[in-house]
Amino acid sequence: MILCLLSLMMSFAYTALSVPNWPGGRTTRFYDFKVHTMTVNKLCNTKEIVAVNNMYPGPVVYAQQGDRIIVKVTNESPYNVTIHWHGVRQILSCWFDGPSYITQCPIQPGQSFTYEFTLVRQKGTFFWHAHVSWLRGTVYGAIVVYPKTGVPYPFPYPYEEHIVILEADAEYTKPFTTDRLMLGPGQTMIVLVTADQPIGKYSMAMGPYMSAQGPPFQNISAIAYFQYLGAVPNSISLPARLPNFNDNLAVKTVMDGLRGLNTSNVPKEIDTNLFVTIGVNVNKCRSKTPQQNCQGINNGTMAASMNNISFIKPTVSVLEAYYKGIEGFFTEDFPEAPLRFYDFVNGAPNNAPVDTNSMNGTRTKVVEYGTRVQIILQDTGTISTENHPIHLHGYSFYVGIWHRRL
Ligand SMILES: [Cu+2]
Repeated sequence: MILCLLSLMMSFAYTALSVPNWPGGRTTRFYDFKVHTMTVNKLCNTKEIVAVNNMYPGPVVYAQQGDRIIVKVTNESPYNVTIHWHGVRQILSCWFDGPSYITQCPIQPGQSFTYEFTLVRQKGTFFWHAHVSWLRGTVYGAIVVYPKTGVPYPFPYPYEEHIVILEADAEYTKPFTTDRLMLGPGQTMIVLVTADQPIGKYSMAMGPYMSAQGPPFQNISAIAYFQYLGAVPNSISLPARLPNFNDNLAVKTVMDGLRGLNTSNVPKEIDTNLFVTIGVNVNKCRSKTPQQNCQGINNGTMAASMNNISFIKPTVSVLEAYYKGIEGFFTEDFPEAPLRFYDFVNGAPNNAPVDTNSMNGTRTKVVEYGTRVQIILQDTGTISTENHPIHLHGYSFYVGIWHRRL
């Protein structure tokens, strides 16, 4: 959350200093999103979900690089809603990024809000989703951005039977051949599969990857089929083999091999250095009803934190408070390093004398437009070691060094 604030602030400082010069897309594409509740039947169960335009997943937004996108979102559901355009850089339009309480207040039931942005120098696949509470579980869809007319894809024609990863989150990668891949939450990838095997039916499998030890989760895999024209419809395929749900090495083998296609713009000089710990703290119980509300380790509560600070949602969105100069809704003192050090790696879930309580706050780090920022992210094992995907709203960042303990 704090990271996303950082990014939004950077874009914002720019518009405040210059005359808005809207980037013009070649084509303007309008979408009308109606958010509403819908009944779905699956696996003999009937459930009410929140969806867009009676579709689950929601409608695909198709565009070309440089297009302008206008989406009118009408909230016909009984819940607060915002939509986030995950991966879109939102150049000169950060107020349309969508995270609730950061760039806007939620769209309330019965209200509508129109998002408007240009896909400046971006192509590939993205993901839009609700950015309020649990609604993202069903309110989501794809964004597919094709290159400009006449611009070819930067990879050769497919040549073998494995999967070739070509793009991740709208950034081209060096073509990487594999037979499996791992996707983080919200991540998209473009892969090529060449159909040059004997005619038949082949299975593909998808399952959860869980690096933490202990927390319960639904370990259910999904199977789909890749069926050649001419294959016997009911032919039996060999089951696709999935690695174990906690096979860190299988994940590392693939994901550490990904490389960006273009590396020429990596800044060599750094203006601002941040050291940021991320993870989950155990806080002391402050509830009057501890049996209901304090079921964490050591009868505490769990609190995700960065530099030992848990984010508190403000009642006026951070961007609006900043733009209008309304004081009291956020502070500008997000620390450049943790304020308190303890053994971040080897577990310290609020056991005396180690106090791992996080502070609470709506803290931001403000940087000038154009600042070259280096962030050292240190995952913590206060409760348990697990992977934490990091997403920086509005940016594609360079990964300098990566150390992973297996
Ligand atoms: Cu995002």
